[in-house]
Amino acid sequence: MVPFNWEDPFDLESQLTEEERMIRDAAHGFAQDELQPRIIKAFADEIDAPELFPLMGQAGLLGATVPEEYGGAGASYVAYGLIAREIERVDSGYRSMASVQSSLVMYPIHAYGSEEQRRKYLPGLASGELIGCFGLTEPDAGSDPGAMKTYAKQDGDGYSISGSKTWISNAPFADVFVVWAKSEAHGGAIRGFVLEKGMAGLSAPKIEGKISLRASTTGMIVMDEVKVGADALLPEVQGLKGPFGCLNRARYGISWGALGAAEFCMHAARQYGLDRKQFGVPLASKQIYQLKLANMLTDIALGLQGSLRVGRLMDEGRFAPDMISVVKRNNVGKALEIARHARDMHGGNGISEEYQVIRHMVNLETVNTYEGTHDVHALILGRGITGIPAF
Ligand code: TGC
Ligand code: FAD
Repeated sequence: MVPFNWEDPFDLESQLTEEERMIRDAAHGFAQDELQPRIIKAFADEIDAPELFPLMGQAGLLGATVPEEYGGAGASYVAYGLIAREIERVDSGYRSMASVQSSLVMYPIHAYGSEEQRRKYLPGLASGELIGCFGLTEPDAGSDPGAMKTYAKQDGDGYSISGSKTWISNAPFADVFVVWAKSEAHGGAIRGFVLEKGMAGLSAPKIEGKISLRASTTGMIVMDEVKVGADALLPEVQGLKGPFGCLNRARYGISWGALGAAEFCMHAARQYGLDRKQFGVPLASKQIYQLKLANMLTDIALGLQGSLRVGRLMDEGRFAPDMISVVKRNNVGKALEIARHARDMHGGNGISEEYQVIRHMVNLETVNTYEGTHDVHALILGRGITGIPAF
């Protein structure tokens, strides 16, 4: 028998490699030293923070799974998940900034791009000198991206792209835009294109007034006959499996990240309950309070084991996308529930920015919606179980 460690109930620590622990510790140090001191003001004032990208790049947190020859770390998917967990322990918005860069911009350029595209973009994206965004969602095509209207017309040897994308993380200050469009030259099939800031006809207005994820900048991508050369096309993929291949990676990272936010909330509720006395005793001495902590610990412990398992299968090349739906959906749903309980357990203080739990709570509402809503992932699993698509 061993003593029970409430901070690591199933001894996750011993299931990580030495390299994964080092990457996790570096991410933890960066998140606590660089991100935590900024977040309360950044969230309150909805501050744009492009300057964080080079800092994250220097800390080795961008493109962790991309090979070293392109500026990445060549690390495991488990290491990537551990980075997401440490960043989101501070804020889901900061994790969003990093996961879009790594999974939705660097991954497709590496997996689907030409060698020229890899050499041109990946080192700058890894160092954070370039900032990337990923345009899939449109005003009339959210859960159903196959209904997108953005269109690439043949234009000489290249293309002319028109359409609009909305709710795009990082877009207003992005240098590199990975955009998905139906391509005339490919029989209307969905293809990926890499656009660059400053192209004629390309703009990225900011969406103001978010009540959730306020530390992450979100915008639209408006394309009015943006002319690009043939070299802007991602040559190696066609169809929705292109963007979905990127989403697999980002959704998996989110499954770890949301648990970082949940751990923050649970730890805060535990400490609050030990410190705060009502009826002459600490709140933590009450059975209802302890039941809530027990439920939190259980969901976090089980969720971490699930994400670890999926990460190992990804590293072995033996994963199915439905596995990722299990951990994205469940871990984010549980994290949201944990944040709501932690908010309640702080009483009136729970609504103050100082205690931070309500910020995690409102952020997790977004995390529950983007990268496939909670219900869309249920339908993906329903299809996997029954063979019947019910979308
Ligand atoms: P469906 O018929 O199921 O599939 C079309 C083609 O795609 C393939 N495929 C996949 N490939 C790889 N990975 C996956 N997960 C895949 N899922 C499907 C499939 O095999 C097929 O290939 P092929 O060769 O036969 O053509 O597609 P559908 O149109 O019926 O879609 C079903 C549904 C609802 C599951 C899908 O549309 C969906 O997942 N909707 C949710 C949309 C979504 O997640 N959007 C996310 C936007 S990006 C974002 O939110 C970033 S937030 C970032 C941040 O700030 O962190
Ligand atoms: P809808 O699809 O309209 O869904 C509305 C509701 O209907 C949901 O509850 C949903 O579960 C439900 N629903 C939908 N279809 C069905 C169905 N068939 N059966 C039952 N219920 C259904 N997108 C990008 O491309 N890139 C980004 O970087 C990006 N960043 C984002 C950042 C933020 C802050 C936010 C909020 C969103 C971001 N998104 C991004 C968009 C995000 O992926 C979409 O919001 C999400 O996919 C849901 O689409 P929607 O908002 O159009 O909702």
